Amino acid sequence: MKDLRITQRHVAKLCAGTKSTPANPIRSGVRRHRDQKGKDMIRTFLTSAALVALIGGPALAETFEVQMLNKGSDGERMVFEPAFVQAAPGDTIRFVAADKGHNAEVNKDMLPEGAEPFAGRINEEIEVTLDVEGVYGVICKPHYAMGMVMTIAVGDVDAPADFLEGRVPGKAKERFEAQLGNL
Ligand SMILES: [Cu+2]
Repeated sequence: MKDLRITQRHVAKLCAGTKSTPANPIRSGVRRHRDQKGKDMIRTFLTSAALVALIGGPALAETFEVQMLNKGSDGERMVFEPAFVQAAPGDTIRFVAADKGHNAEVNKDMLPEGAEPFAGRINEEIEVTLDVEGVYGVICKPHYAMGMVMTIAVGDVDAPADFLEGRVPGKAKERFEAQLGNL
């Protein structure tokens, strides 16, 4: 799960393999066959991406979609899918009301210090951009007792020691523990 996102470091690594690119691939591409020209354009794009990564350009923020479901692909009832997201600061999480009767809200006892709490209404699709590093516990209020919870890790973080210290229903606790196992 951790490797789902493409970080700038990955892009830089990817581009390390294109060192043989001519100094000016567009000009040199003029004499080439059309297909080759297309490849050159891809190389030019990758080289530009590498430059952005090297000079520390704007972070490539990502959006993760999380479905709110009555039944998950593994057969479990009342779930967020995926139940764990590894994000970077500035990334966005979009909660999709795939089934009716759910909401997504952060458990205020499971929120990094300085982070803004968020809460969607029932059937509401919300998008939250997370800038503060840490671990966020998200619940569906009507189905919290049934264990409808998910975890978002922002940045390279460990599970906070007091994450499950508050009052957490048994089934929710069980799932949170499994999700924290990704850290
Ligand atoms: Cu629900």
